[in-house]
Amino acid sequence: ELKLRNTTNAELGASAIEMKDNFSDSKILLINNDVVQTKNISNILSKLTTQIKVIANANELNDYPHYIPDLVIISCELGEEDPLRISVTLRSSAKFRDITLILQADEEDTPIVLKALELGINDYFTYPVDKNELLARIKTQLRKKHYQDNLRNDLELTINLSIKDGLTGIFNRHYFDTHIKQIVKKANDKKSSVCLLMCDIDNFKHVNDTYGHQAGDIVLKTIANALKNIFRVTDLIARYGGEEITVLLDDITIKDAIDIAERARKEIESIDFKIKSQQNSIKKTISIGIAEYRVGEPINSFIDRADKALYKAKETGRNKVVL
Ligand code: GH3
Ligand code: MG
Ligand code: MG
Ligand code: MG
Repeated sequence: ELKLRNTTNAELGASAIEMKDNFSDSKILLINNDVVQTKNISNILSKLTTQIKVIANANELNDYPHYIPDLVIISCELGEEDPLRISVTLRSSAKFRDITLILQADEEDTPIVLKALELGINDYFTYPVDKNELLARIKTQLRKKHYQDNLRNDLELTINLSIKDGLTGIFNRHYFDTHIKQIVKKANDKKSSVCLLMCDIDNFKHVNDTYGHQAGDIVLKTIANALKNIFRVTDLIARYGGEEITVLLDDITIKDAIDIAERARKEIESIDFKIKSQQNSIKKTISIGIAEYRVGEPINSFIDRADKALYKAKETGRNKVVL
C-alpha cells in the first residue's frame, strides 16, 4: 500500500535508513584548487565520511593508481582545466565509469550545468552552498551508488556462478560446450586455425587415496591456476570432467599449440605441491592430447581426436604431449 499523504517525517527517515545511512565507507574526491572552498566542503561532508581526498587538478589522480572514489565533486573553476572534459574523460574510462559525478557551479554557471547534465553528470550544486542541502544531495547520490554497486555485484556473481567451476574458478563444462560451438563456427567461416588441448592429471587417484580428497582438491586447484597463468586470456580453459581440463586455443598454429602445451607440461612438473598433513611437498604431472580443427569436421570428432591423443600419451608413459 502506498501511503503518500500520511507518511510522517519519522517514517520517511526510517525508510532512508533502510536504504543506507552509514556513509563511512564512501570515498569522496574533490577536484578543486580553492583552499577555502575545499576546507568548507570537506568540513560539511566530514559528517558522512572521513574518506575525503582533495586534489587541485585532475592530473593528480595519476599519483594514486589504485584509488577509485565513489563520488567526485568537480569545481567549475579549475583555471586551465575544463570540468566538462574531466567528467567525460572519467566517465569513459573503464576504471572510473561507475563513479558518481557532481558539478560544483557558480550562480552564473547555468550553461555549463545544462551541458554537464546532458553529458551524464549525476547532480550539481551552486557554491556557496547550504550545508543541509549539500548533505542531502550527496547522501542521495551515495545511496544510489551503493544500490547500483550491489546490483552489479549480484549480477556478476550470478553470471560467474553459471559459467565458472566452483572449485577451480576456471570455466565449467557447460560454458565450454557453448563456446566451442562459436569458435568452431568461426573456424569454418574464416578458416582460422583452432587447436584443442585435453589435459589430464597423471595418477591423480593416488593423491586422493594417499593424502585424502581435500589434498586432491588443492592439487587440482593449483594446477588449474597454473594453467590460467600460462595461457593467453583469450584461450578458453575449462574443467571438462573430474580432473580433465580442456584448453581451446583460437588463432594459433599447431606448432605454437604444441610449444605452449609443452611449456604447460613442464611448468606443472616443476610445482612443489604442499599437502597440509605432509612435511615434504609432492610432485604431480599432466598428460596432454592435442588436436587441430579440420574445416567441416563435427565438434564431437574434434574432441574425440584430442581424447585419443591423450589416451596415447597415457599409454606411452604419461607426463607428455601427444598430437
Ligand atoms: P591417469 O594417469 O590414468 O589419469 O590416472 P588417474 O588416477 O588420474 O585416473 P583416473 O581417471 O582413474 O582417476 C581420476 C580420479 O580423479 C578419480 C576421481 O576420484 C578423482 N577426482 C575427480 N574429480 C575430483 C575432484 O574434484 N577432487 C578430487 N579430490 N578428486 C577428483
Ligand atoms: Mg566565481
Ligand atoms: Mg588422471
Ligand atoms: Mg581422468
